[in-house]
Amino acid sequence: MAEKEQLLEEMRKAVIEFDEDRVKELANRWIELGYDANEAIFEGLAAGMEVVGELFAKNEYFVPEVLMCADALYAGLDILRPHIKAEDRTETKGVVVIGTVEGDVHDIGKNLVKLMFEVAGFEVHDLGKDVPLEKFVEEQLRTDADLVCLSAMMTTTMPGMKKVIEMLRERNPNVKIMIGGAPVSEKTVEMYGADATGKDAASALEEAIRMVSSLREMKRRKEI
Ligand code: B12
Repeated sequence: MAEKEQLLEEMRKAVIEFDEDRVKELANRWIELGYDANEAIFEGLAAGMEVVGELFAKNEYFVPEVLMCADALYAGLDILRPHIKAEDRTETKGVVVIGTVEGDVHDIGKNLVKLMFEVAGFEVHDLGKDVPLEKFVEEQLRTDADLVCLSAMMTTTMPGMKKVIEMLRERNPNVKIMIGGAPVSEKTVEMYGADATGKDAASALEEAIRMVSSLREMKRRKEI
């Protein structure tokens, strides 16, 4: 196996085995070798977390193990994040408000989406996790954000997104709204009246760029 693939494999394994020191060691080695930090985050750390999800679903892992895996992932992220190649930031691509909805503390996926947005040159206002629903509306109005991104990982917290969407549409019909997280599908987008979803951080970014460009185009036409 090539060294790069082997490092990725070991990184996944170290996240799964919640071996924080090993994750740090591997992340440092990855950087020393000059590989792309982005690849290690998504194909190493996040891919390991996917397996953790499967173990959790099979009752082989419980909350304490999963939390330790998350700590290992974040330890790697701290090392890799400063090495991500940022795009030219002379002009912001757009302003985004992001957060995980009320009642939900899952924030790993949301943080990865945020990271992609920041790297691509968006101005991101992160409200964190377990965010009171009205807070999304307040922050959108305060920052005049182009896009609001809502994350939910549980079927029980997902309906909160619908409430936020209704409140946002009432106050600002032009704002774009993207929803995401494991239980969210295209059908949810339709049912809740959102504008889009993305199955992972890369597709979230692609959609965001598309939506913000069309929003800006619409605003320009109105000004002419
Ligand atoms: C890690 C984890 C935890 C950790 C969270 C740590 C943290 N800081 O986030 C801890 C241990 C705290 C936890 C707690 C609980 N959890 Co939990 N958890 C998970 C687990 C294993 C992995 C989630 C994860 O981080 N995945 C890795 C990331 C990279 O992927 P992701 O989150 O899906 O994000 C990607 C996409 O979804 C997308 N995305 C995410 N957000 C957004 C937003 C936008 C706008 C867009 C476009 C895209 C997008 O892009 C991301 C990056 O690629 C999942 C299992 C799973 N298969 O999802 C269960 C899971 C979500 N948890 C679950 C449950 C039930 C719980 C608990 C109730 C358990 C308990 N008995 O206490 C509590 C709830 C606490 C609460 N109130 O929120 C269930 C939910 C079931 C359901 N259908 O509702 C799941 C599905 C496990 C299961 N199979 O039962 N959990």
